Amino acid sequence: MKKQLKKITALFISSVLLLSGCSCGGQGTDITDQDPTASVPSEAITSDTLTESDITSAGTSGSDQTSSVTSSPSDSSGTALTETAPPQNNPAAPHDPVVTTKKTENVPQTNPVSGSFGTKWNSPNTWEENGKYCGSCELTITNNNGTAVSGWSAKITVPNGFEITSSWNGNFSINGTTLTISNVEYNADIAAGSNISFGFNYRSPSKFTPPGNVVVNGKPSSNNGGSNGGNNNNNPPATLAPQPVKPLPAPAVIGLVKDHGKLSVKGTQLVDKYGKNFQLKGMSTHGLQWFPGFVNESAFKTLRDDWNTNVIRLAMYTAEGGYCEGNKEKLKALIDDGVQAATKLGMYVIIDWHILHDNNPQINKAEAKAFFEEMSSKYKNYDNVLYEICNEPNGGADWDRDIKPYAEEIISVIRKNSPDSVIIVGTPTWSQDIDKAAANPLKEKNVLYALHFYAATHTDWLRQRLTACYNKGLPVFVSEFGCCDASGNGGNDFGQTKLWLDLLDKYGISYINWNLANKNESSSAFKESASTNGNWSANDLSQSGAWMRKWFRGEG
Ligand code: IDC
Repeated sequence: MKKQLKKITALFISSVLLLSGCSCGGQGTDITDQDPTASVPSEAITSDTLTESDITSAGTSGSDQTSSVTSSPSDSSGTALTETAPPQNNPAAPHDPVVTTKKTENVPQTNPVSGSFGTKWNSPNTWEENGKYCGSCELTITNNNGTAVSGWSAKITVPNGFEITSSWNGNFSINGTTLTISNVEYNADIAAGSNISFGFNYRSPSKFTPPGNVVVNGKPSSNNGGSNGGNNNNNPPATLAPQPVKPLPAPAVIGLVKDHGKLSVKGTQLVDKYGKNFQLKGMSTHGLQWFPGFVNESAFKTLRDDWNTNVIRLAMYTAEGGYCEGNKEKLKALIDDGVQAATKLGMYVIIDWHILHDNNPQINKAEAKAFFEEMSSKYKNYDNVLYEICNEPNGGADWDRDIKPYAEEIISVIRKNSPDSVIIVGTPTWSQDIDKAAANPLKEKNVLYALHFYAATHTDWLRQRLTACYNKGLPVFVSEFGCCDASGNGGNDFGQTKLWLDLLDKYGISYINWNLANKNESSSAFKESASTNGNWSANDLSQSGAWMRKWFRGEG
């Protein structure tokens, strides 16, 4: 039998990656002349003790929408593993807790409390492929223990030769006929009475029925049934044609406003005025209060013509000397410069209310309402203007309690002036928890949910979350990503960046790179010596800038 033991294991790390010191440098004229230290921690998965043969490559199933659970060797880049204490002088920074946990195979992060769990399968699809039986299953585990548990693992029996071709929200390993799934970092804790779900696509030499007897934390769970009910073996579907979890969208086009007009959201996709799937790709400014110089027509023209991009994101920080603390009129004038330049060039432009150190959008909600009232009224006839209403909620800002109600209020303000503009809504944990939005989405139309990643920090696990949310029908927009780690500095990981961008292109999801500045940090696209005025030569570009330019030009 050619199927061998497959091991998929991961090392989970929550690390805080600190950037100390700063160099505003460059030729931008700062409005505030301040650029404080950044520190953005994030979780990362890094491959652990895997040999090449341990790593299972992506499933070849045509219906497989995800990257398979594969730990990339490039995950083990030192930067993501750096554990650093938060800055002493900034204890309340939003990029707070430093937690580094190493996870060994099949062992939950902390001692699990065994006891009573309920399990329920949802197994929507089965199909046959090259003589093998394929399917997609999701299991929900409910904690009926009466107390919270921290860390879980589930075991089920599978046929010989069973393969997992893709998976989400768990760590999967197969030993003989035992499939073990253990928690990933973000779903380790299950409160009393709450549940978590994970899922996988499989390929099996014999028919597979998700078994009723799932062992959770060492004890049989109570089977709460499920949509499949274990009947597939006896009643195979009439047709065994491949049935993907969710079909891939038709390839998206990218282009300029004159050809594509006003954008809107249809299902999971951003579409142009003809209803065709459409992608925005481009650069985000750095904080406008620090690097205003890059907002000019010549720079945008170079980004359009030489970099082949069609969108600019204007990142207006609310804190750190930004709008709520700084010179409002100057910043609004700068936004207008940006909107006018983009409009003249036929580019799309995003007005980004860049919350960060003010971690909860509720904090500056009154200012946000006034700001978006003014912007949406001023730009109501601009087909190319999109609004991003809260860059990155963090520090405990909760989707249901804080962000969703905030979004409802701001969206209604914008809608009064601009009834159908596209609005991007940030999600919890620095716009990583799109699953929270997927579980309780907004009712408003033409809304996209922000997912942000930094490639040297956020890897497979966040891509798996994206896939799971895509399959649930969530429209996602990557309004910010970096090739480096979450501090905006450190080593670039172009291998991971490519994995991300390939996936985004597959799903037709738009993406915007951080950042359009010449600061001495790896996420800045330009060297400190570069001018702010476009027509950049190869020598002006940072490592990240050079890579991104190539990528946008289709030479990546
Ligand atoms: C960073 C900048 C850095 C600046 C800092 C200020 O790169 O120069 O000192 O902000 O807080 C984000 C944020 C984005 C961060 C970036 C890198 O949206 O504003 O920019 N990052 O830390 N989320 C994740 C990473």
